[in-house]
Amino acid sequence: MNQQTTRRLTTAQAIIAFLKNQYVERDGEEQTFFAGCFGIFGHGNIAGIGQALQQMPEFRYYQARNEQAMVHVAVAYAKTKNRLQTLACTSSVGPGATNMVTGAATATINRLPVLLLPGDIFARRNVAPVLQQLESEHTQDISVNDCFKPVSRYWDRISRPEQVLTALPEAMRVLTSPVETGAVTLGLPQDVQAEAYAFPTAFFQRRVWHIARNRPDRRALGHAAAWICASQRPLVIAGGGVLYSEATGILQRFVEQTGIPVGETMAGKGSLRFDHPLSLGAIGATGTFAANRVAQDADLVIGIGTRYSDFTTASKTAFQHPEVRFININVAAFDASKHLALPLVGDAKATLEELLTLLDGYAVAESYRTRSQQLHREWDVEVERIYAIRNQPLPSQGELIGAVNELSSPDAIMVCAAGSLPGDLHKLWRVRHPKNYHLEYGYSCMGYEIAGGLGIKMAAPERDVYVMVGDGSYLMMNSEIVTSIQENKKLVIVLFDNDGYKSIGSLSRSLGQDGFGTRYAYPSNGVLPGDTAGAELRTLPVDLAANARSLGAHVIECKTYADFVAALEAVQTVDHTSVIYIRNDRYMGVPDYESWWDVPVAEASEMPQVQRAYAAWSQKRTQEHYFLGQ
Ligand SMILES: Cc1ncc(C[n+]2csc(CCOP(=O)(O)OP(=O)(O)O)c2C)c(N)n1
Ligand SMILES: [Mg+2]
Repeated sequence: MNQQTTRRLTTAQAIIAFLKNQYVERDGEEQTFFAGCFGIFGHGNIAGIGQALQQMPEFRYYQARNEQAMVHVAVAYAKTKNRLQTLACTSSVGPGATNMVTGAATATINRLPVLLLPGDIFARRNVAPVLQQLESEHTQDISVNDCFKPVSRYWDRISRPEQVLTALPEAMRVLTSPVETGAVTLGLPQDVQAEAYAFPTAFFQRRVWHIARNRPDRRALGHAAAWICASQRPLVIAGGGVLYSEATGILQRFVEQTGIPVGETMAGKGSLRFDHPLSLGAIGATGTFAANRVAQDADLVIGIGTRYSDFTTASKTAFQHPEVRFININVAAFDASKHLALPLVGDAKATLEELLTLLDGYAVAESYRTRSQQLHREWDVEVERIYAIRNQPLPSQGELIGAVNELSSPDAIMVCAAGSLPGDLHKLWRVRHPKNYHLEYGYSCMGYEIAGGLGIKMAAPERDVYVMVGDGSYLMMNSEIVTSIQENKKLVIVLFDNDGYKSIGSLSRSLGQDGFGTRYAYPSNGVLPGDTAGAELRTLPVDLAANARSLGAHVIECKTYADFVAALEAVQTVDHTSVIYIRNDRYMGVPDYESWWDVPVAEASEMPQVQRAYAAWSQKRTQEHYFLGQ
């Protein structure tokens, strides 16, 4: 070992000292990678990471109420920052740690960077079993933190202080890689966190991680240009990668030069403004008739930054042209190769720039462009129709979405994750800037909404944040209302109460199951009521508005559409988190538009409606395709 200057620090102090000096740079712009650390302290981290954060207040500590929620805050923060910045999360050992597992899955599935620092059991073992330890008769080399392995892109356990010298650079490599990013988990045994070691001073120097814009293979680009020129009916599917790469400007030029229309995934909505004449809006199971009709007979699909989830492909039924083929632009070879596509492995922005120069002089046939524009206009009329419904006695979700869209600032960010709202929003939300629509729909995790809203507001304090949340999601996790008040980060939370699960209720009915188990109501004769329950239905005495008020929010209760509009205006002058509470209709849904989602139906049943649903499902399944390349 050569002579190095060293600093004697605890392992935890070394981690924080390292994290606060990590920067990223893309396109010449530098910024710190970590905006601080969220955490809940217990005996597993109080003397380690807790003490280190106390000693280094320049690395801001934020207090959460729930460990899952704090990871969701970090996920939403990273998404808003296009993956160029995130937060670390510290938890105690045991339940505090496993509470973060769901958050880790949310991050990894959505390809968003978060650094998780769960406490772990004593490395020295002599005092085992310690409080909250999972024991095993087969090995001592196991803890609940092993649960993070499948949901982390990098996982490690630090059983000696000097291991951070090699683990933290690996963590940074993965977190800052657009290809590999997701949750990174470093299990930190409670004793090791507090142990000191003489760390080389050089470890703590300012370090800048360059985020590359890799370009695809030149030959593949040439093939792609030839495929596009040969295509009669090409379609772009814009996914989250368009937004993360900040490729919306070049996408618009690409579309205008070539005349190729665009359908957007859940993560990619916002790639093109809603009023662009070649925007077909949402695609797939929750898509518009405009995008879904064009997809049906597209002969070439150009997927940009998309994972091709079942919602996007309508469970592989969206593309019915017998010779349909795919060009996939993606930083990750894994995604670029899906559907046996011609893969353009590279950054979306850089790739579109190169591809566009090769397409100089090419454009789709005028009749094709005109048809896309016509469909765009027809879809807008349909949105208008739904925005204008004034359902009685309870308003419909579609008209309420319209009011939020029209009465929120065009610069605002709307966030949602689960329930019937995401599908309706995907279809109906008129997106006015690339960050206007924030849907966590990779994991569609109930409870993300409010915590996610907080992460967005922290990442973009200059924007208004509208959280759209159902009563089910609200009940699952409303705890970070308190954090939003503590940190003075105002959220406007729009709470739709329909006495339970509207989404799963309608799914249940479509499977012949009568909404069983999806309503919030008292059991009758020991059975929870379904949708055919009549006068005997007894609702629960729950007051969600009072609940929100008790957490410190400003609450406005609405009965009618007019109340709702007034509330949306009134909250604009309130200076802290506000909740607009309204009951809406469980049965008045936004229709599906020529698409499908494969959810299995019971193959054997004594219920005739289940048998009918099974027959319809078997029929539809025959339209599912394998895409085996051309
Ligand atoms: C953590 C989690 N558990 C279960 C589900 C399955 N799920 C999807 S939507 C939903 C109901 C959501 O209810 P609510 O928030 O009231 O929205 P609504 O369906 O009424 O619009 C359930 C249980 C999920 N997505 N996430
Ligand atoms: Mg509900």
